[in-house]
Amino acid sequence: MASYSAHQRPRPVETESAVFAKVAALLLGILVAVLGFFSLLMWADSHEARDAAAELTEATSDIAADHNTALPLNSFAGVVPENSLELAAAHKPYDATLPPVPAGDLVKVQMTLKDLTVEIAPGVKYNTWAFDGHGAPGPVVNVREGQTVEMTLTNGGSIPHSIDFHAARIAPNVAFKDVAPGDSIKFRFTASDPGVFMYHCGTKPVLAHIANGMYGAIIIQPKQALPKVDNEYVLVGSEWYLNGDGIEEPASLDFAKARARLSDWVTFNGYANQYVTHPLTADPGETTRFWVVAAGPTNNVNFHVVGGMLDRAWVNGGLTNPPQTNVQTVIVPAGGGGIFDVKIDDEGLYPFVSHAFADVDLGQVGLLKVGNPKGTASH
Ligand SMILES: [Cu+2]
Repeated sequence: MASYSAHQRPRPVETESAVFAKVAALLLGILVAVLGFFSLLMWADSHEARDAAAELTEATSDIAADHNTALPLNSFAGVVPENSLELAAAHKPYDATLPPVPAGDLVKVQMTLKDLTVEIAPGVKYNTWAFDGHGAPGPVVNVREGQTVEMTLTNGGSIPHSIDFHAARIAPNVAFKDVAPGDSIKFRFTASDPGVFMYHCGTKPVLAHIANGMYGAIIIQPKQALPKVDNEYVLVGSEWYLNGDGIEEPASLDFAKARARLSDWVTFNGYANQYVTHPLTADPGETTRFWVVAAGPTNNVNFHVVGGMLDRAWVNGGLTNPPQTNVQTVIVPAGGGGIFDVKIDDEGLYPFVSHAFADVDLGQVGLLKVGNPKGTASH
């Protein structure tokens, strides 16, 4: 018997709505897959973001830790090896004599920055970023008002550096921009403003680059010559912040101490007390001109000559204003300059100092030896 045909349900005919349902299901499936894929991407992304946030937090807390470094910080002030007197005598001082002005309308200046280990006090070595062939400070540039200075800076160091001339009227984003290791930059400026000026590396953090020795003096002689003098010396004041005593191995910068202004050594021309051991000289009755720059990074130089008078003082280092006369002490601000004429009649040892005496104690003192005196200085 044939089965009841009524039981044989006919194959359902796909209606329009069923097709629609299938397509919808398919689309839904694709959508789920796509959403799944995107959620995977988002997960990966959030993971990365979390890592980045963690790094940022770490970096921020590092900076915060630096800012919050509690005192006392370790001082290495005045720490020298036992044979320091011998070493001080053997040290070749930075030549403070003002170099002559080059002839011609164009003065080409070439400087190469280099990572150099130098001595900053007897037997105290320090890892600078400084100037090839000079250390810190860099070479003295002496030009005349109206000349064009063509500066070529080569970065022979291991990180970016730059050079900022306070004597130049120039767009800093062009001329003073960072120079990558191995690269050079060349720019020109007109020596338009007579005076004594600082130059320095302006790469961030500037505190670190100046503290590591990247500074020097540029002098622009006025067209109308200054009163004639017998001796001319250039003094660049600066201070050093050490992460060790620098005796067994070279010290490097302690940035927290630089922020806290806790200097270990304070110097004229980069080396503590070098002109005490090797005095600058003059003869009785002569006038000596000091061209002074305070490179800092932070300290002023309170310039004073013990036993003398600043007969003429071009305060703030500009030569378009008349000098003050017969003054005792003049502040040379960090990043500024001053020009001081001192006439000394009597033979003797005349200390020149920053009259902020903590800085004298750390090495910012020298002697002007007038004639051939006997005995030692009282300061
Ligand atoms: Cu630099």
